[in-house]
Amino acid sequence: MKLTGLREVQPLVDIDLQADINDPGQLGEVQSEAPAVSTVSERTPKTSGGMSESGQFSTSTTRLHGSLATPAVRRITREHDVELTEITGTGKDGRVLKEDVTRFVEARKSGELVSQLSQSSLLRTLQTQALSSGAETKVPLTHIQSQMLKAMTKSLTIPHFLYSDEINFDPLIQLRSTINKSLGASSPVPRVSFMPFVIKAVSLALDQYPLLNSRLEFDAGSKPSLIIRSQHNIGVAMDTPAGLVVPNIKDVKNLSILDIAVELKRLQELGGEGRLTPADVSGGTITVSNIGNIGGTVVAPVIVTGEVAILGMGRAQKLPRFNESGGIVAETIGNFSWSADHRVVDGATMARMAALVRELVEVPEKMFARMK
Ligand code: CAO
Repeated sequence: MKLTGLREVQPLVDIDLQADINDPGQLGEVQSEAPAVSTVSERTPKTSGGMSESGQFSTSTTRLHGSLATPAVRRITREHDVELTEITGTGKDGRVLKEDVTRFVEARKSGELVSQLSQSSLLRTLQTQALSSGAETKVPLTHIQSQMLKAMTKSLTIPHFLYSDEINFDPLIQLRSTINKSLGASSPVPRVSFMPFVIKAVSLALDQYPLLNSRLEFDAGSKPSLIIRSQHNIGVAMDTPAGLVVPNIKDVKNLSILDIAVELKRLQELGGEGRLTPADVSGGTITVSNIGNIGGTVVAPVIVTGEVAILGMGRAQKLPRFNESGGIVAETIGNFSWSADHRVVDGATMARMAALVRELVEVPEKMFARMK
């Protein structure tokens, strides 16, 4: 907090707050608690205030201590891009010490953040069970919710341009069925879903429209530039027991559809077990989000920061459509909805890229013609 004198430019007092007021994730710890609202601590889910040994939900109040730290320690967490609330403090009253930060950063490097995901799964259960207590219950965000809060708040500073189109899935359904029937016992995957085809189609289209695979960067003087990336690391939004995660399939340009299916399966298994590593979830260049396996026709996907486009797939379903001779036919129709960063991607480019992806998915032979 800066208090300045009437004519002075320099601050008179510089107070380092316990919580970063720019970080909504930390504000919860300094705001006053409503009297009838109970709190569950993420750090102590099996002891006071969490789920009892018998699995019952308890509504007693506990405090979150994990965010106590000296300004010096806070500075170190900022240097390592770590949220204080993510770290279990071993100091007095759960105070986070420098050694705790070092240990956390080392663990993160070696991919041991697994436990964060299992904590998220547990908290999701606690959040659901909180309902049965009958009273309003205050629970902390899961690790993944905290990440979503930060990421989505940033994402919404991007002006989104939404473009939606219908896709006829019938040719892909046929092709998929042929391929799946051909997969023998020695196949690395028992079946290939729609996703690997769509992911490959996106990658092939990116060869023609590399802008959609770029990143917008601002230098120290806020001068913007575009980083055009040659590698296609395609993120896949994934619904897991712990919540939404977005690992990415690296270098799709050099992968076959079967390779993509194998990698998708690996990521789905790791995501399901909460064992994705930082390497799996970082470095994405564009994202595909298929909510259609759950439902919904049109989705307005939110762009992941560091990317300029995202594809959202709705549910493919049998619908009546006119054929070329005016007769009504049943077709399997799904919507592909694209969001693009309108600061750098114009609508026409987005529409052309979307049209190419549609063409490749509707006439998969064209996709094979472009593969190396
Ligand atoms: N329309 C209709 N059916 C679909 C479909 C769609 N768009 N997408 C998948 N399906 C069907 C599949 O065909 C499959 O059934 P069959 O194998 O019997 O044909 C079934 O749904 C299950 O698919 P799947 O989940 O095993 O495989 P997938 O590769 O299509 O999807 C994944 C993988 C990870 C994208 C998906 O499991 C998932 O998590 N989706 C949710 C993503 C999400 O939450 N997005 C929102 C992000 S913003 O909060």
